[in-house]
Amino acid sequence: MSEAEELGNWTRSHFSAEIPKKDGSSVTLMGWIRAIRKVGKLTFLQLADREGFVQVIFKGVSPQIQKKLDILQRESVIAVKGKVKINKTAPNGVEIIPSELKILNLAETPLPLEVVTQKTPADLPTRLNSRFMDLRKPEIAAIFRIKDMVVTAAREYWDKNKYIEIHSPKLMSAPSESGSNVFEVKYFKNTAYLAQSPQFYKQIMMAAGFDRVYEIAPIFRAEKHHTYRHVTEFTSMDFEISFISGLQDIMTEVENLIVYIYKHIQKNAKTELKILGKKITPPSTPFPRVTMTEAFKMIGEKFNDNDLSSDQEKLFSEACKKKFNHEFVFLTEFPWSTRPFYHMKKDATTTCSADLLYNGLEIATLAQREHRFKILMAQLKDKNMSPKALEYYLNSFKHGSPPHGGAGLGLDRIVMKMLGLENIREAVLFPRDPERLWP
Ligand code: AMO
Repeated sequence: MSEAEELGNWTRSHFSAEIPKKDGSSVTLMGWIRAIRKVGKLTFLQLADREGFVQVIFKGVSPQIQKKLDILQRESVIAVKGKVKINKTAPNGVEIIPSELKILNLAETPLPLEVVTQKTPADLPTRLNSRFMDLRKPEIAAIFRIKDMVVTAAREYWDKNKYIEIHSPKLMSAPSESGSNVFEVKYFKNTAYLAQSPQFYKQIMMAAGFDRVYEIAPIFRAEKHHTYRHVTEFTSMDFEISFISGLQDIMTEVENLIVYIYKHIQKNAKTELKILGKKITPPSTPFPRVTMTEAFKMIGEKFNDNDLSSDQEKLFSEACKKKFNHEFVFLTEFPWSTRPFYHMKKDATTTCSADLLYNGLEIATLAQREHRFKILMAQLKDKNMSPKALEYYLNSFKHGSPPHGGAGLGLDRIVMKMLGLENIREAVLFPRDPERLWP
C-alpha cells in the first residue's frame, strides 16, 4: 500500500470550521492528523486544518482502511470522505463518520517538535529551527494571520486616502540611511548595498509629483546587537506626503493609520485574539506628545542633546504610563546631533522629527524633511557627508521638491507590541539575526 496516495478527483468541500451542522451531510476534508487515539475497535483521529480541527471516528472499517489506520502517524497528511454526525460535546459540534480515507503523505517519526504545546514548551531557537511545525500551532499561526490583517488594514487606509503604492530598489549604490549597519553585497564587479530604508526614493517620489506614496517592503540592517527588538531583515511600512505645513500633519496621519489598523483588527481578528487570549482597544487620539527636554525632566535627568538610552527609555515609558495612561506617545523635538541630515531643523539644535513609542518601544520615526536644496546641502556638510554618492537624490531637490514629510513604521514591532510578545522574532516568520540565517 502506498504511503502517499494521489488526491485524484477529490476536492476539499469544507475547512473544519465550516462543516455544515446537519446530520448526514457529505463532506471531503483534508489536513493533518493532530492526534490518534485507539479504544478497542474504535480509532479517533483529530484532523486539523488551517481553520481548526474535527474528530473523525473509524468504527468497523474495511480491511483496506484498517491497514491504513495501522500505519498512520501523527502529523501525516490525509483526506477523508464521510458524513457529518452532530455531537454537541465535540469541537464545532460535529464528528465525521468516514467512508473513505487517503494517506496523502505519511509523516516520519519522531517529530522534530510537538505541535500541541507541552507542559515544558520548546525554547524559541528550537521552535524556529522547525518553524514549519511551530506554525502548525493555532496560537502561532494566529500571530501571522493578525500580521496579515495589519498589512491589509494599512493598505486599505492608504488606498482610501489616495496614496500610491511604490516599489523602490533594495539594491543600492550607496547606503540608504547611514554608513553603519549596512550590508554589502557583491554586485558583478562592484559592491552594492542592501536598502536600509526606502527613504531617498519615497522623497524622490514627492519631487516626481506623486503627492502621497507608501511602501510595505523588507529592509536590511546589519545590526550586531542581539536584542529582543532587533532583527537584520524586517518589514518597513513607509509613507511620504507632500504639501505639509509641519510635523503635526505627519503625526496626525500616523495616529489615523494606527487607529484604523486597531479598528480593523478588533473587528476582523476575533478568532485569532481569542486563541491568543488578547483583547485590544483602539487608542484614543490625539496621542500624547512629549518633547525630548520634557522627557528628560519626567525621568529626573538633565537633557544634554542626547538620545534616550534603553534604560532611560524604560523609565520614560513608566513615567508616561502614570502621566497619560496611554499606550502610545510621540517623543518630539529630537536634537539635530541624533538625527539624519535630511530632517528639517526647527532651530540650530532641534529637528522637526519624532519617534512613536508603543508601550515603551520605538515603533516609528517621523519627520518633516528639508526640501530646500541649499539648506539640505549645508546640512549634509554639517554631518560630514559627501554629496557624490547621493547625487541622484540631491538632484531631485534642485528642480521643484514640495514641502514634505513622512514616517517609517516597523511592522514586526507593531505586531509584537500589539500582541504583547516578548521577542520580535515571535512576530517574524523566519527571523534573521547575527546568528540566524536559517531556515
Ligand atoms: P528608523 O531607522 O527609525 O527610521 O526605522 C524605522 C522603524 O523601523 C523599525 N526598526 C526595526 N525593526 C526591527 N529590527 C530592526 N533592526 C529595526 N530598526 C528599525 C523601528 C523604527 O522605528 N527612514 C526613516 C523613517 C522615516 O523617517 O520615514 C527610518 O528608517 O520600528
